Amino acid sequence: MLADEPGGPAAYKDWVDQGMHGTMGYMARDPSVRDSIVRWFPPAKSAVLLTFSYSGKPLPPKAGEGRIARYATSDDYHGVLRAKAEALLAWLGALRPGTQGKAFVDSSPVLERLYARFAGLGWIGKNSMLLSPKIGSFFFLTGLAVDAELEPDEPIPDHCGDCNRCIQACPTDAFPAPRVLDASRCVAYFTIEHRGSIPVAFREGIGDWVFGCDVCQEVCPFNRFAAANPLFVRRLPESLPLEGVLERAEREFKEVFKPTPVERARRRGMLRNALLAMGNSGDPRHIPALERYATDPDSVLSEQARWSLERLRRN
Ligand code: B12
Ligand code: SF4
Ligand code: SF4
Repeated sequence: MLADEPGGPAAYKDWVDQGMHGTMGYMARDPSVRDSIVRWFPPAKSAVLLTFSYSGKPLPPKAGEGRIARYATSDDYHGVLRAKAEALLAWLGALRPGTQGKAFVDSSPVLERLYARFAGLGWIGKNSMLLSPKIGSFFFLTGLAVDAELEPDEPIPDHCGDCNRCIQACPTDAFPAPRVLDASRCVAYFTIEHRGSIPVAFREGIGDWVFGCDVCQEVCPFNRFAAANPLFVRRLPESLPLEGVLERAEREFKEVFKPTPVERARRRGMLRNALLAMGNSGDPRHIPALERYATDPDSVLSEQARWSLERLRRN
């Protein structure tokens, strides 16, 4: 039943076969575990999905600063959400002694948005986000696979209608079709997951993003209703001066970025991203920092710095 569901395992396989996962090798590994949650947790009879908002209304970007996707501005969410899902499992165990379950938070091969759609938590927007009419899409998903037969909720209808704002706003044209994201073109993929040099064709589109990207959510009318959540302790502002990003990555990566999801890009990734955004900034004050990196022994950083210098000097 699941196999040919829109956005289900067959859609996932097409996505991988077309190379849309880019260099995220783990997304192509053992595709059969994505066929059904039962492969991941054999006793599973039901999935329970939870949403946790992490951000309120979008703010306008600050000129000349490097932007950080808002999900990454707080302490890493994985542990917080796992604890919530496990608390729910303990509660279910108290109601139904002997209940077995397993929590998933982002990093498992469970297609979380697919199960959340089945659970009636939202519809898949044309930007491929799970979108709720009540809280928009700035939320995390987590959940449980359990061995209990629970009464299913009804999926809710798609409310995108004729709107295409997200597809039109994407700076790197990453949507080959509505609800299909070619991750190998996505700013979030380049700045978070991709190691090494960023292909030249995408550098200008990355603009001022130094970690992740929220453009296709910021333009979504349903995010007018997004709500902040005190559960997540704020660590970083949504944007930082670019020289500050570079300095923090150089000297304080562990202290400043390690407690947050930004850690995923690693120090080298953040240096590369800051150098790239400097090139896009149009601000000649970044020239000395770029000159310093233009001869760096790390060829990814030196090449990026030279590209950015050339772009600034061309302006
Ligand atoms: C790999 C990954 C990425 C990759 C690839 C994203 C992608 N679209 O696949 C990259 C690095 C680019 C990425 C970026 C982001 N991610 Co991410 N990511 C994941 C991860 C780990 C796996 C996703 C996956 O399996 N992709 C494979 C593709 C095929 O699956 P999918 O996109 O989920 O595809 C669904 C749709 O395409 C849909 N679909 C396709 N065709 C059709 C047709 C119809 C009719 C319908 C109804 C549906 C439909 O169904 C598919 C399966 O459910 C999940 C966590 C998880 N385990 O699920 C988080 C997750 C999807 N990411 C999340 C977040 C927050 C983000 C970012 C917002 C972060 C940021 N600000 O930079 C961006 C958003 C980009 C975007 N527009 O989607 C959240 C999304 C929450 C939500 N509200 O939807 C998740 C669920 C993590 C979490 N636990 O909270 N991510
Ligand atoms: S996150 Fe940014 S680059 Fe990725 S699909 Fe959305 S708008 Fe495009
Ligand atoms: S911007 Fe429009 S098309 Fe895109 S997800 Fe939101 S409502 Fe749907």
